[in-house]
Amino acid sequence: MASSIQAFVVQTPLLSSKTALQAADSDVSFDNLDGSQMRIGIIKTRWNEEHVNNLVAGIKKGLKECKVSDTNIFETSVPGSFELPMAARFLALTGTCDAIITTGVLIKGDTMHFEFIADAVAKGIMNIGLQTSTPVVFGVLTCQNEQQVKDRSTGDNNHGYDWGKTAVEMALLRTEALGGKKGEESKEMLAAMGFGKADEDSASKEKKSAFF
Ligand code: DLZ
Repeated sequence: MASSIQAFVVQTPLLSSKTALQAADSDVSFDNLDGSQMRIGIIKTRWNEEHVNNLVAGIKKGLKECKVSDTNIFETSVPGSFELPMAARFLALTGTCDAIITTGVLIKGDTMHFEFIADAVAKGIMNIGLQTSTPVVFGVLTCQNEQQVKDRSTGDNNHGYDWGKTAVEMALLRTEALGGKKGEESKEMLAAMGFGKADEDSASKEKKSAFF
Protein backbone atom coordinates (compact mmCIF):
# COMPACT_ATOMS: atom_id res chain seq x y z
CA MET A 1 0.00 0.00 0.00
CA ALA A 2 1.12 3.54 -0.66
CA SER A 3 2.29 5.62 2.31
CA SER A 4 -0.24 7.79 4.10
CA ILE A 5 1.11 10.91 2.47
CA GLN A 6 1.00 9.35 -0.98
CA ALA A 7 -2.52 8.17 -0.31
CA PHE A 8 -3.69 11.76 0.04
CA VAL A 9 -2.08 13.06 -3.14
CA VAL A 10 -4.63 13.73 -5.83
CA GLN A 11 -3.49 15.37 -9.04
CA THR A 12 -5.87 18.19 -9.90
CA PRO A 13 -5.17 20.40 -12.90
CA LEU A 14 -5.11 24.13 -12.15
CA LEU A 15 -6.90 24.99 -15.34
CA SER A 16 -9.64 22.96 -16.92
CA SER A 17 -11.02 23.28 -20.45
CA LYS A 18 -13.74 20.71 -19.83
CA THR A 19 -17.21 21.10 -21.22
CA ALA A 20 -20.15 20.92 -18.84
CA LEU A 21 -20.72 17.22 -19.52
CA GLN A 22 -17.04 16.32 -19.20
CA ALA A 23 -16.97 18.18 -15.90
CA ALA A 24 -18.93 15.25 -14.52
CA ASP A 25 -15.98 12.96 -15.27
CA SER A 26 -13.95 11.52 -12.45
CA ASP A 27 -10.57 13.18 -11.96
CA VAL A 28 -8.97 11.03 -9.29
CA SER A 29 -6.53 8.12 -9.47
CA PHE A 30 -6.14 5.26 -7.03
CA ASP A 31 -3.26 2.90 -6.27
CA ASN A 32 -3.86 -0.83 -6.17
CA LEU A 33 -5.77 -1.14 -2.91
CA ASP A 34 -6.04 -4.37 -0.93
CA GLY A 35 -9.37 -4.24 0.86
CA SER A 36 -9.59 -7.99 1.46
CA GLN A 37 -9.61 -7.48 5.25
CA MET A 38 -11.82 -4.38 5.23
CA ARG A 39 -15.47 -4.19 6.27
CA ILE A 40 -17.52 -1.58 4.49
CA GLY A 41 -21.03 -0.35 5.37
CA ILE A 42 -23.25 1.13 2.67
CA ILE A 43 -26.15 3.34 3.76
CA LYS A 44 -28.35 4.31 0.83
CA THR A 45 -31.53 6.37 0.47
CA ARG A 46 -34.86 5.23 -0.89
CA TRP A 47 -35.45 8.69 -2.32
CA ASN A 48 -34.51 8.59 -6.03
CA GLU A 49 -34.13 4.85 -5.61
CA GLU A 50 -33.39 3.94 -9.22
CA HIS A 51 -30.47 6.36 -9.47
CA VAL A 52 -29.22 5.40 -6.03
CA ASN A 53 -29.26 1.71 -6.98
CA ASN A 54 -27.08 2.56 -10.00
CA LEU A 55 -24.66 4.33 -7.68
CA VAL A 56 -24.62 1.33 -5.33
CA ALA A 57 -23.76 -0.93 -8.29
CA GLY A 58 -20.82 1.40 -9.04
CA ILE A 59 -19.77 1.34 -5.38
CA LYS A 60 -19.75 -2.46 -5.35
CA LYS A 61 -17.71 -2.57 -8.56
CA GLY A 62 -15.11 -0.31 -6.93
CA LEU A 63 -15.11 -2.40 -3.74
CA LYS A 64 -14.71 -5.65 -5.68
CA GLU A 65 -11.77 -4.28 -7.63
CA CYS A 66 -10.18 -3.63 -4.24
CA LYS A 67 -10.83 -7.27 -3.24
CA VAL A 68 -13.51 -6.49 -0.64
CA SER A 69 -15.52 -9.69 -0.29
CA ASP A 70 -19.32 -9.75 -0.48
CA THR A 71 -19.45 -11.04 3.08
CA ASN A 72 -17.66 -7.89 4.26
CA ILE A 73 -20.11 -5.48 2.61
CA PHE A 74 -23.09 -4.50 4.78
CA GLU A 75 -25.99 -2.58 3.36
CA THR A 76 -29.07 -0.82 4.65
CA SER A 77 -31.38 2.01 3.59
CA VAL A 78 -32.89 5.16 5.07
CA PRO A 79 -35.73 7.31 3.67
CA GLY A 80 -33.81 10.34 2.39
CA SER A 81 -30.42 12.03 2.36
CA PHE A 82 -31.24 14.02 5.47
CA GLU A 83 -31.24 10.74 7.44
CA LEU A 84 -27.78 9.64 6.22
CA PRO A 85 -25.63 11.33 8.90
CA MET A 86 -27.64 9.91 11.80
CA ALA A 87 -27.59 6.39 10.37
CA ALA A 88 -23.86 6.72 9.70
CA ARG A 89 -23.33 7.76 13.32
CA PHE A 90 -25.25 4.74 14.65
CA LEU A 91 -23.22 2.42 12.47
CA ALA A 92 -19.88 4.10 13.20
CA LEU A 93 -20.48 3.85 16.96
CA THR A 94 -20.77 0.06 16.73
CA GLY A 95 -17.12 -0.02 15.66
CA THR A 96 -17.91 -2.80 13.22
CA CYS A 97 -16.98 -1.16 9.92
CA ASP A 98 -13.64 0.15 8.70
CA ALA A 99 -15.40 2.72 6.52
CA ILE A 100 -18.93 3.75 5.64
CA ILE A 101 -20.31 4.95 2.33
CA THR A 102 -23.44 7.09 2.50
CA THR A 103 -25.16 7.45 -0.82
CA GLY A 104 -28.14 9.37 -2.12
CA VAL A 105 -29.30 11.77 -4.80
CA LEU A 106 -30.54 15.31 -4.16
CA ILE A 107 -32.23 17.04 -7.08
CA LYS A 108 -32.90 20.76 -6.99
CA GLY A 109 -36.57 21.73 -6.94
CA ASP A 110 -38.43 25.05 -6.88
CA THR A 111 -37.83 25.81 -3.21
CA MET A 112 -34.80 26.24 -0.95
CA HIS A 113 -35.19 22.66 0.35
CA PHE A 114 -32.27 21.40 -1.74
CA GLU A 115 -29.84 23.99 -0.39
CA PHE A 116 -30.74 23.33 3.25
CA ILE A 117 -30.58 19.55 2.93
CA ALA A 118 -27.40 19.44 0.82
CA ASP A 119 -25.54 21.69 3.23
CA ALA A 120 -26.77 19.88 6.33
CA VAL A 121 -25.95 16.45 4.92
CA ALA A 122 -22.46 17.38 3.76
CA LYS A 123 -21.60 18.95 7.11
CA GLY A 124 -23.30 16.15 9.04
CA ILE A 125 -21.39 13.43 7.24
CA MET A 126 -18.07 15.21 7.70
CA ASN A 127 -18.82 15.64 11.41
CA ILE A 128 -19.63 11.96 11.89
CA GLY A 129 -16.33 10.95 10.34
CA LEU A 130 -14.34 13.35 12.48
CA GLN A 131 -16.24 12.57 15.69
CA THR A 132 -16.07 8.78 15.37
CA SER A 133 -12.76 8.35 13.47
CA THR A 134 -14.60 6.12 11.04
CA PRO A 135 -14.21 7.40 7.48
CA VAL A 136 -17.61 8.29 6.03
CA VAL A 137 -17.68 8.79 2.27
CA PHE A 138 -19.94 11.56 0.95
CA GLY A 139 -21.62 9.62 -1.84
CA VAL A 140 -24.41 12.09 -2.39
CA LEU A 141 -25.01 13.61 -5.81
CA THR A 142 -26.31 17.18 -5.57
CA CYS A 143 -27.68 17.94 -9.02
CA GLN A 144 -29.68 20.62 -10.80
CA ASN A 145 -31.70 18.09 -12.81
CA GLU A 146 -32.14 14.42 -13.62
CA GLN A 147 -29.82 14.50 -16.65
CA GLN A 148 -26.96 15.58 -14.41
CA VAL A 149 -27.75 12.64 -12.16
CA LYS A 150 -27.72 10.17 -15.08
CA ASP A 151 -24.40 11.58 -16.33
CA ARG A 152 -22.87 10.81 -12.94
CA SER A 153 -24.48 7.51 -12.04
CA THR A 154 -24.35 5.39 -15.19
CA GLY A 155 -21.86 3.92 -17.65
CA ASP A 156 -18.16 4.68 -17.37
CA ASN A 157 -18.79 7.75 -15.25
CA ASN A 158 -20.58 6.15 -12.33
CA HIS A 159 -19.27 8.12 -9.35
CA GLY A 160 -20.11 5.20 -7.08
CA TYR A 161 -17.04 3.41 -8.44
CA ASP A 162 -14.74 6.13 -7.05
CA TRP A 163 -16.64 6.18 -3.75
CA GLY A 164 -16.05 2.43 -3.31
CA LYS A 165 -12.31 2.90 -3.85
CA THR A 166 -12.24 5.99 -1.64
CA ALA A 167 -13.82 3.99 1.18
CA VAL A 168 -11.17 1.26 0.92
CA GLU A 169 -8.31 3.78 0.78
CA MET A 170 -9.62 5.59 3.85
CA ALA A 171 -10.33 2.30 5.67
CA LEU A 172 -6.72 1.23 5.09
CA LEU A 173 -5.50 4.61 6.25
CA ARG A 174 -7.59 4.33 9.41
CA THR A 175 -6.34 0.81 10.08
CA GLU A 176 -2.77 2.00 9.63
CA ALA A 177 -3.38 4.84 12.07
CA LEU A 178 -5.63 3.22 14.68
CA GLY A 179 -5.77 -0.54 14.11
CA GLY A 180 -9.03 -2.31 13.33
CA LYS A 181 -11.69 -4.20 15.25
CA LYS A 182 -12.32 -7.64 13.77
CA GLY A 183 -14.09 -10.88 14.59
CA GLU A 184 -17.40 -12.67 14.25
CA GLU A 185 -18.88 -10.70 17.14
CA SER A 186 -18.98 -7.50 15.12
CA LYS A 187 -20.64 -9.30 12.19
CA GLU A 188 -23.36 -10.50 14.55
CA MET A 189 -23.86 -6.96 15.81
CA LEU A 190 -24.31 -5.72 12.26
CA ALA A 191 -26.87 -8.45 11.52
CA ALA A 192 -28.81 -7.54 14.69
CA MET A 193 -29.00 -3.94 13.44
CA GLY A 194 -30.59 -5.08 10.19
CA PHE A 195 -27.50 -4.80 8.00
CA GLY A 196 -27.70 -7.52 5.38
CA LYS A 197 -24.69 -8.82 3.50
CA ALA A 198 -24.40 -7.68 -0.11
CA ASP A 199 -24.86 -11.23 -1.42
CA GLU A 200 -28.04 -11.91 0.53
CA ASP A 201 -31.26 -12.13 -1.43
CA SER A 202 -33.88 -9.53 -0.64
CA ALA A 203 -36.38 -12.12 0.64
CA SER A 204 -34.12 -13.22 3.46
CA LYS A 205 -33.30 -9.59 4.23
CA GLU A 206 -36.95 -8.77 4.76
CA LYS A 207 -37.20 -11.29 7.57
CA LYS A 208 -34.61 -9.37 9.62
CA SER A 209 -35.40 -6.59 12.02
CA ALA A 210 -35.32 -3.10 10.57
CA PHE A 211 -32.28 -0.93 11.18
CA PHE A 212 -34.27 1.66 13.10
C1 DLZ B 1 -38.23 15.81 1.12
C2 DLZ B 1 -37.15 15.46 0.13
C3 DLZ B 1 -37.10 16.09 -1.13
C4 DLZ B 1 -38.08 17.13 -1.55
N1 DLZ B 1 -36.17 15.78 -2.02
C5 DLZ B 1 -35.26 14.81 -1.71
C6 DLZ B 1 -34.25 14.45 -2.65
O1 DLZ B 1 -34.16 14.93 -3.79
N2 DLZ B 1 -33.35 13.52 -2.25
C7 DLZ B 1 -33.37 12.94 -1.01
O2 DLZ B 1 -32.49 12.12 -0.71
N3 DLZ B 1 -34.32 13.26 -0.13
C8 DLZ B 1 -35.26 14.17 -0.44
N4 DLZ B 1 -36.22 14.51 0.46
C9 DLZ B 1 -36.30 13.77 1.76
C10 DLZ B 1 -35.36 14.29 2.86
O3 DLZ B 1 -34.03 13.92 2.62
C11 DLZ B 1 -35.79 13.69 4.22
O4 DLZ B 1 -35.95 12.30 4.09
C12 DLZ B 1 -37.07 14.27 4.76
O5 DLZ B 1 -36.99 15.67 4.82
C13 DLZ B 1 -37.39 13.72 6.18
O6 DLZ B 1 -36.37 14.08 7.12
